[in-house]
Amino acid sequence: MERETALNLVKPQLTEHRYQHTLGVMETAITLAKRYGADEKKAEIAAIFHDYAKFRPKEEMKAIITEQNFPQDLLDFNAELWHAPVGAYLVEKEAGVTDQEVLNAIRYHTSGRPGMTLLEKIVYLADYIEPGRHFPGVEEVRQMAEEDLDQALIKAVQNTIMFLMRKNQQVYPETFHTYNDLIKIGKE
Ligand code: DGI
Ligand code: FE
Ligand code: FE
Repeated sequence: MERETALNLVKPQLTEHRYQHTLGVMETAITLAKRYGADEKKAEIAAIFHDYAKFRPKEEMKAIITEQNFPQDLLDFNAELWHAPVGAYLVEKEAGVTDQEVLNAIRYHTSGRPGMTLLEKIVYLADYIEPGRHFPGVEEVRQMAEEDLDQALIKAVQNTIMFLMRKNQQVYPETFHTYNDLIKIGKE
């Protein structure tokens, strides 16, 4: 799919702020794909569509999670998690994207998962470090992302878990599983 076609499908789904974030994720994902030898075109399309479902009504997302038999424990955790798997589903259904690698990069962009592919790592990290992000620690992860994708990803997941814990929020188990899987790299 052409970049313009994809952007035109995504734009009406998002606020202006979220659209600008999406453009940042797109540019960052392409840069990371070049740096780490991933498919640039897949990185571009996954990044463009990663937050496609961000503004869907909660009831619609809940119905899709139930009907499509997505992991039902999602419903016990923060609704912010839902737009990732629901996005993968809707991007296939409504935008006609069929590439499973791209759809998985969308599906796992919020929680990650054990055994993440290169493309999944790139979209997760690009979402975290795109130029529009301004939170404590983001600059450190940006620097790390230039040198070592896995170390940057570990830092991003750690920061996310610590951020949630500091706010007394629940942490979705898959986020911990992602962390545990990444942290064992090089320790076996
Ligand atoms: O959609 P974005 O804002 O661009 O970023 P995102 O999809 O990475 O994260 C969306 C939100 O989900 C963010 O506010 C943090 C939250 N989140 C990420 N991991 C977890 C989580 N919330 C809970 N409860 N548990 C998690 O493991
Ligand atoms: Fe998101
Ligand atoms: Fe995002």
